[in-house]
This record gives sequence, C-alpha cells and structure tokens, in this order.
Amino acid sequence: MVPNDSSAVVVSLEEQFQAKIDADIRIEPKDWMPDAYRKTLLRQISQHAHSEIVGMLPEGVWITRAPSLKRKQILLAKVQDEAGHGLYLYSAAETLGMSRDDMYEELHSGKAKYSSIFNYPSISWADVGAIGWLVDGAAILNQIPICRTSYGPYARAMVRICKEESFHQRQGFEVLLTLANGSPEQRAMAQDAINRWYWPSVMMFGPSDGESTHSEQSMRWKIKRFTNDELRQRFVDMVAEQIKVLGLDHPDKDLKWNEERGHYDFGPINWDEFWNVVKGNGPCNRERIETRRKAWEEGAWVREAAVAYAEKKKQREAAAAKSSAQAA
Ligand code: BYC
Repeated sequence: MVPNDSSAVVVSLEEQFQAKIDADIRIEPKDWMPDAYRKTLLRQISQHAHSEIVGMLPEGVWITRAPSLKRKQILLAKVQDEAGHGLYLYSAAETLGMSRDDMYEELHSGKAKYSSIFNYPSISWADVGAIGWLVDGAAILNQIPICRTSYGPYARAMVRICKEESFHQRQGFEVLLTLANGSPEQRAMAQDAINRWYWPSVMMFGPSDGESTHSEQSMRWKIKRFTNDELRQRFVDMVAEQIKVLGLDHPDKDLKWNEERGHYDFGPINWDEFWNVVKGNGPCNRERIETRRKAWEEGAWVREAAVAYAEKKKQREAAAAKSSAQAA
C-alpha cells in the first residue's frame, strides 16, 4: 500500500522500525529512527557517559593515598578505565547527532543527570573496595544486558566496558577480602564501608518499576532488556551470597531467603533519599559538578592547542599537496 500523506509515511516507518527491533536487528546511526527513540538513547547514553566521568572522582582521591605501590597501580588503571568508558560512550552518543561539547554543557549546567551513587563521599581506603565490589557489581548487572541493546554503537561500546568492569569488581572484592582477614580495625573499616555503600548501590538501578517513567517504552524498543526491579533483585541475590565469603555482616537486617520465589526478600528502600540525591541535594552533588566544571575550564588550553595543531597540520598538508602538484 502506498501511503497518501506524510503522517501515514511516519506510521509505516515506525512499523518497519519496530519490526526490525522485534527481529533483533540492530539499529545503526544512518537508519531511520523515531525522534523519541533518538532522544531516549541520547538521554541514557549521555547520562551513562557522565556517570563514568563523574564516577572517577570518589576513587580518584585515593590514588595518592593507596596503601602500597601495587594498590596504587591497580587503582590508577581502574580510574583510567572509567575515563575510557566515558569516551566510548560520548562517541556512541555523538552518532545520534549531539556534540560532545553540548553534552558537557548539559552536565555542567545541571541539566543532565548522572548516577546518584557518585554523590556519596569516599572517606576511607575500604571505600575503594566497596565501590569496586558493590558499585561496579551493580553496574555489571545493569550493563551486560546493554551489550544486546538495540542501538549498534551503544551495544558495541558496552562489550569492552563490561570486560573491564569484571576486573574492577574483582579488585574491589579482593581489597575487602584482605581487610576482612586483617586486624580488627581493618575488618571494622571494611564493614563500615559496606554499610554505607550498600543501600545507595541498591538504589542505583533506578526507581521501582511502578515509578519508572521510561522503562515500558525502553523495553519495547529493547534499549532496556530487564526492568529496574528485575536487575535490583539479581544484585541483592548476588551480594547476599558473596558477603558470606567476606564473613562480614549484611547491612540489611530484613534480608531473608524466600524459598517460594527463589530469591532473597529485602528491607525497604529509602526512596526519599534516592530522589533527594537525584534532585541535586546529596552529600557531594555540588562538589562533583564543581570539580568537573573546574577540570573543563582548566583544560581549555589543551583543547585550544589541539585545534591549533590540527589547523597547522592541515595547512602543511595542503601546502605539500600544492607543491607536489606543481612539481608534477
Ligand atoms: N541516578 O524511568 P527511569 C559505573 C532517573 S557508571 C540518577 O527508570 P531509565 C561506574 C532517570 O534518568 C554506570 N538518576 O529511567 C563508574 C529518569 O530521569 P530523566 C552508570 C536516575 O533511564 C565509575 C528518572 O530517574 N550506569 O558503572 O529508564 C566507577 C526515572 O527513571 C537513576 C548507567 O548509566 C540513578 N541511579 O532507567 C564505578 C547504565 N535511576 O532522565 C562504576 C545505563 C534513574 O527522565 N542507564 N534515574 O530526567 C540505565 O540503565 C538507565 O538509564 C537506568 C534508569 C537504569 C539508570
């Protein structure tokens, strides 16, 4: 059937688009896509990129204070990985038509979100372990399904990111295991870090399904493959088992295995705290944005130098091409 007006053309394009998604055919940058799909992806991928970059801050402050050369090297590599993840993700988002400068501007102005988890302070060395184990652990569960997300550039970026996140989680667990087997003070330090990072990590998966504004549509478009609550339950189940190896106390006193469900039941989540942090009023929100803004301003000379160098190179190449054409 030949559509006879422009709205019919859009309907037909949308049907073809959804048929591709349903058949698990990846959407690539030059393919037609509904505007709302492009917007949703831009929002999620840029938020994800910002989370990686802001996520360098709580651990970054421990690089100079790592307890040994080996720990320093490992932490340095991990924080550099996060920077790399941010760059892959900004590149993936750029394929949707927004410039990196505009994405940074949205972060610095407070318009764009980034993960709530990075608005908590890292006050002891054990926090490096807790972030690696719990935060990267939550990130892996959320991100592995994104390796199969419907948008090609995002899915491909996630494959490499997930490999690196696995190393991050293991290094965090190993830091905590060492502390848990150390002196009573070290054990207490590990317990304290887990107590502070556990609930914010549970919240990382986003609002419960009933409150999640984007989940339904994002699932239909296969941007998301599981709901926030499904992934959160996987995280609760994973941590409940792994903490036994550490021999430390679980921060959730209501945690209980539910034979019928085949999952752990868990205590209430403090959603007021979550929304308060998301709205910019967490313990470190202002400090995080201020640090990013300062880094952007202080990096201006690097960006200007790169542009000047590229211009010089272009001129040199043009002059060389001209003289070889004259010589021929
Ligand atoms: N924090 O409809 P919903 C890392 C917002 S970094 C803040 O469920 P959606 C790492 C949400 O944006 C990994 N805001 O949204 C780095 C929405 O508001 P807007 C970070 C949150 O998008 C360094 C509203 O609440 N991972 O691993 O369907 C060191 C309603 O939510 C949060 C990613 O970014 C939150 N936690 O689902 C260590 C993964 N949750 O935008 C580790 C990719 C929700 O309408 N992102 N909101 O104003 C996702 O999978 C999804 O975007 C989310 C939320 C599951 C996070």
